[in-house]
Amino acid sequence: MVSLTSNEAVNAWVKEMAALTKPDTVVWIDGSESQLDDLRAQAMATGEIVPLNQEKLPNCYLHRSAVNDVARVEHRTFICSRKQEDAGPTNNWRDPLEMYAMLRKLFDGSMKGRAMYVIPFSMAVPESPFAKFGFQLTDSIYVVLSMSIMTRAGIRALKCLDAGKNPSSFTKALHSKGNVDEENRYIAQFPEDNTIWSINSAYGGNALLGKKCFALRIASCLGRNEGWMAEHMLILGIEAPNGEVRYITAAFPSACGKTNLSMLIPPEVYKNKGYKLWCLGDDIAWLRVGADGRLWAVNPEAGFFGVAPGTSMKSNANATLACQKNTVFTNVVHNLDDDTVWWEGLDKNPPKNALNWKGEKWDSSDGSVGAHPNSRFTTSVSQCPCVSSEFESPQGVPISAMLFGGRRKKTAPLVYQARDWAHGVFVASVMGSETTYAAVGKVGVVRRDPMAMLPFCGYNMGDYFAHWLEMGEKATNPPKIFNVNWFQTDGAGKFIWPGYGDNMRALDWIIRRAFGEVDAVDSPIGWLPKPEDINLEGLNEFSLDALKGLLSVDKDLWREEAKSIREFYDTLGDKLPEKLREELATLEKNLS
Ligand code: GTP
Ligand code: SPV
Ligand code: MN
Repeated sequence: MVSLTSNEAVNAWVKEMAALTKPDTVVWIDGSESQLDDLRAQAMATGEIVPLNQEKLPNCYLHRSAVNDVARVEHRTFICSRKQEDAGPTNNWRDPLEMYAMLRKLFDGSMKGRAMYVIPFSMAVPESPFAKFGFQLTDSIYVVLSMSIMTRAGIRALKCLDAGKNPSSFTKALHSKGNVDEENRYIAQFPEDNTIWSINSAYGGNALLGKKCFALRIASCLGRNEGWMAEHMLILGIEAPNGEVRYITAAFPSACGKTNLSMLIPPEVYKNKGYKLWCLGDDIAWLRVGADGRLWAVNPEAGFFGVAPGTSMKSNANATLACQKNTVFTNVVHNLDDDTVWWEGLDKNPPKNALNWKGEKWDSSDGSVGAHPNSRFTTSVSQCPCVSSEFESPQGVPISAMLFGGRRKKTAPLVYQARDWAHGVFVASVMGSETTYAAVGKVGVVRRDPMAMLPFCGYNMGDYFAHWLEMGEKATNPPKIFNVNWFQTDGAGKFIWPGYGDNMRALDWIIRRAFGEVDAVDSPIGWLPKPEDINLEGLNEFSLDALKGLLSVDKDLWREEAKSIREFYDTLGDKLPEKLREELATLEKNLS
């Protein structure tokens, strides 16, 4: 098919990449429903997607990825800056020329026998002054269908790029599923060339290049150069009974509760008073300093790529309702009786006549899981029942509080506030969390995951911390910073805090704190709530004593924590900002 643009820079690049990958045809994605319908028909014919019950789940499809391709691969993800120091000690690094040379061999002819799809897309509303444009080339229809949900893809994006100030400035994202060979799987970012090359995976953040590769790794570099921030954060509006909406962001590592918090349904006591929550995004926020000195956030994505297991009408009705139509499910259970989908935690009735995520006959009786723990749904933000009226706002929303937090069985209290911006940057920079199924590797190991960006920061972590400190100086009215932990467990390994909708009780304190409407008590690690200031009304099986436990600071555990923080900081060498070294010294002093 002929090109959809007269943009020379785009056409030259597409031509060069087609010469390398040698597809049978080149197909431009215009974003029309009729073209997507054609692609779905082709993918159904080959079994790449399976149509689901079109009455119960209209326009929904199931996809199974290769069994060796079910999560991000951090050990095969590279930042290819000219200088190794610019990637820094927390990233895998390769010299860009060497990486291109090696990958050229893998991409050579990798699309033979297939079509190459050219997807023009925009991250953020294309008409927004903050939009960034990209093109993904891919040989996977599943990727085209997913990118069409996750980004604003097609002619609208293309027109905005071509009409803009800088039509030759776009992200060049090349993807081939190749033969899904894990030994030759590479996710390579070239920040200095605004380029991404990904080969031998067709799953999630490895293959939907607008998401982690562009909107975080490449965008974090763009943001550093241009004075803004790309963060692994949900965006949420909290409407008070008087109608005022206050906005927050929250950065949690992968599979630590962003999607759930971003569309939380408040407990009855809050609903009855008239509180409402509005979702703007569940994974990524781009933040800028507004003319009013506040930080303003937009969600660059158009869809959710959410974890399926654990999602139910009880735990997350909004997500469950959002994926009842126009949704692609990946690696969940296929109920053959009525062509619907199932996953662990959806309800207590696993289907008897079903296929598991690998496509094998499955009925749960042998105790094995049916859905992969990192199985997901891909659906539009606009289908979320609690989508914010500001979701498409080109300027975004002003942020009053930023939350950080991970999975910690102990040590980290339910919620505490940083004393000021620099202390907040410290708290965020030393965040620890247990690893999850979202990435290949050991699960449940505590690691430092600064700002939940460890796998996503496209440059030196020390420089990234310095950028954070600078942004706080540029913003005359920056958000207040908090740390939360929903995941403390008891002796039996059970979560103590009820979590999910009841996290509203912590949000309530946070938002009042951000506006100076409630007190706090100082502690060695920051400001803690007075237990009686957390509203426990209507929580029958949770006592004030349990809350006191969740809000306590165990100095012995924190001394261990400080040691581990120091070890982490030492790995950053000279790049670690002096200010953060001082914050660590203050923590150590407070604990002695
Ligand atoms: P990514 O999409 O990988 O970035 O994950 P995420 O941060 O959006 O996490 P998500 O909301 O999908 O939650 C991941 C898992 O944590 C799911 O199994 C949830 O059921 C569980 N979870 C979320 N919130 C809570 C909570 O408040 N308490 C407990 N105990 N579990 C939670
Ligand atoms: C994450 O791992 O943080 C995700 C899923 O949001 S993926 O798109 O695979 O990165
Ligand atoms: Mn994520």
